[in-house]
Amino acid sequence: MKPFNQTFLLLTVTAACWLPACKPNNAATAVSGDAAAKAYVAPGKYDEFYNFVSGGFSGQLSVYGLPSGRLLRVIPVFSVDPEKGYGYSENSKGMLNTSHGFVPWDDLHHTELSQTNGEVDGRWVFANANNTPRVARVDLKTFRTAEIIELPNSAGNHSSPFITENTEYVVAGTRFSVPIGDNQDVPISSYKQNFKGSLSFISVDKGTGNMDIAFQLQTPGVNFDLSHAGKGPSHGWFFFSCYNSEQANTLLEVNASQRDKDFILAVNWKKAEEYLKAGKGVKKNVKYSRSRYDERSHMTKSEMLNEVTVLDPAVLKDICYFIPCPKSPHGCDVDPSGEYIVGSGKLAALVPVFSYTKIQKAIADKAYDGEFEGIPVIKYEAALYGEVQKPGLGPLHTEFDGKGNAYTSFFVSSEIVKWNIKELKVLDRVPTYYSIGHLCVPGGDSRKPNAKYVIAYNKITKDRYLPTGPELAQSAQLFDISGDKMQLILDFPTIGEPHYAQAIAADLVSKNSTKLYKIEENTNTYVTKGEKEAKVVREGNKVHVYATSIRSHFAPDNIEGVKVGDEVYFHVTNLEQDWDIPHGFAVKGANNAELLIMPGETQTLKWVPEKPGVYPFYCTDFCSALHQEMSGYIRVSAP
Ligand code: CUK
Ligand code: CUA
Repeated sequence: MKPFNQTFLLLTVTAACWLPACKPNNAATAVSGDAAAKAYVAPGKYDEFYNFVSGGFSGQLSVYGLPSGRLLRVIPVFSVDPEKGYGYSENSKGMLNTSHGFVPWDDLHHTELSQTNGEVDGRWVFANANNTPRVARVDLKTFRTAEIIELPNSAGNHSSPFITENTEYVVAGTRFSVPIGDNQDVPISSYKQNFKGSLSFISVDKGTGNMDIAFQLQTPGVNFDLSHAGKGPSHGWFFFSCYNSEQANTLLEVNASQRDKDFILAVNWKKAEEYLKAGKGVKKNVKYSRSRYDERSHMTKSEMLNEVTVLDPAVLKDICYFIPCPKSPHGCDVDPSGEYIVGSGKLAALVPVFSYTKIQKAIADKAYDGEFEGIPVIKYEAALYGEVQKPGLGPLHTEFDGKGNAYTSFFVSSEIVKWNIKELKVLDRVPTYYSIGHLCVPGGDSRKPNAKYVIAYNKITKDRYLPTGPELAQSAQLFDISGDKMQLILDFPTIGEPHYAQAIAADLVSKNSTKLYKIEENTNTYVTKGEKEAKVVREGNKVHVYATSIRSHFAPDNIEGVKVGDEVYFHVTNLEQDWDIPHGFAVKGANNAELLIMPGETQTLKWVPEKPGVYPFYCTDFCSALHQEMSGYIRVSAP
């Protein structure tokens, strides 16, 4: 069969699968009795796991408790969030600065927990921005975005933010190749000559978590899709799936899926480090932003950086090797032992498993099938451990249980398939409703999975919930995998489109949770540490209101002397020192959102009044029996 026809066939199957009739008629689509009890967490009891789920095109990260599926928090990352004043307060606006200016939205696909010795450690969770390429680090002490770094020479940062086993690096592979160099105004049809891909290796400071782009590999112009680090014996390597090895500038199936096999790129990053030390990197001028939130000053420091070190693996040999992988590779997952690398061709009807040992031998023996753009291509058979035959249709992603089994999601046939890695044998399959994308086992991409559950993140919801007009809730499904057979125990809706997610035993995170900020440690420039110091200070056309909030009043609460056109800055310090007593702040007519101020913290809202009048302001977060009284007036006079 011609490749085009095969593609067409698969797409037809996909479309057919979206019809309700596709619900397998012999499957238990509802749960009851024992199964439901497994997901029940009694009122007042805590969940066993935190589940950090990408919010897709909402740009946010959502946090669910498992097994209950209760939504615990939405952490704003790449999009503004009025609920928390994120992207509206002067303190947080800088987080969304980029070389393109203020970008208040993005598309978050993947989450990755930090690891120590290959185990999830609960310190940070990283997230990628797909549209304007960025990587964020969320601090799990505060559940806040602590840092965002932009990626130069990149576009569509999809193959990200996967990490090495001691969080030495977070990587980011570009989805779209882009023109490189000073003149980027080139014909699109000059893709093959002018467009390049890039893989960014972002170092993470062990103590602070601060991110820096250590180096970039400039690669042939292919599309990087997903990746995972080696671990154990393969620590020091990274594996990236890529498609469009035709280097077509239009991705209609006929162009980009011509080749029977695209690639997995094996990267020896330890070797790249050696070249870097030996001064083989080339410094390139580029512009990119980095923003960090400081927990003591409660302010964001945003800076523009202008240099990155680039290594060229077509010149510096022994860094990169291509391995053929059938039909539009997507997921690229490394098992807990570090020996097996599972590729997934979206349009394939088999799952290839590569062997790290065989890859090393193939490199030693030069078992190559020539080169692609100056990079050796290892012979498929020389790298292959074996293929899982007829596992399902449209394999996407694989997670592991640490007991020798893999769980692969199949988009087209809408199911999770459990298979034994060594024997390449299918052991069990369950339908998902409908068309699963990613899946997650707690710690399922680490060396030590905590394999009690697998969660499916589905692309289509259809009839699983009450209809809510044309748009339905996005959907996740929880399966118990403690026995031989997978068992569906819960459906729960998610925000945005859930792509990848990770889960971690709750105590690893909760034991370090920050409950409040100590007021005496507050180093904000505009802090007011006691009500008596509250004041209004004019500097030219800037009016600084140094305000405090404590149950149940603001100081000052009557403000006069402001003129139309002044820049008014409300610097509100929450003087509370009790857990869970935030105050809010909003003023009538201000064309941005509210502030939400945690105990001990200072946050600033900027307002430029346009009309004379008296404007009420109030606390937006119900804080005491006298919450409604927590209010005030600001008078604005004609200039
Ligand atoms: S993914 Cu981004 S298109 Cu399979 Cu990680 Cu959903
Ligand atoms: Cu403070 Cu309501």
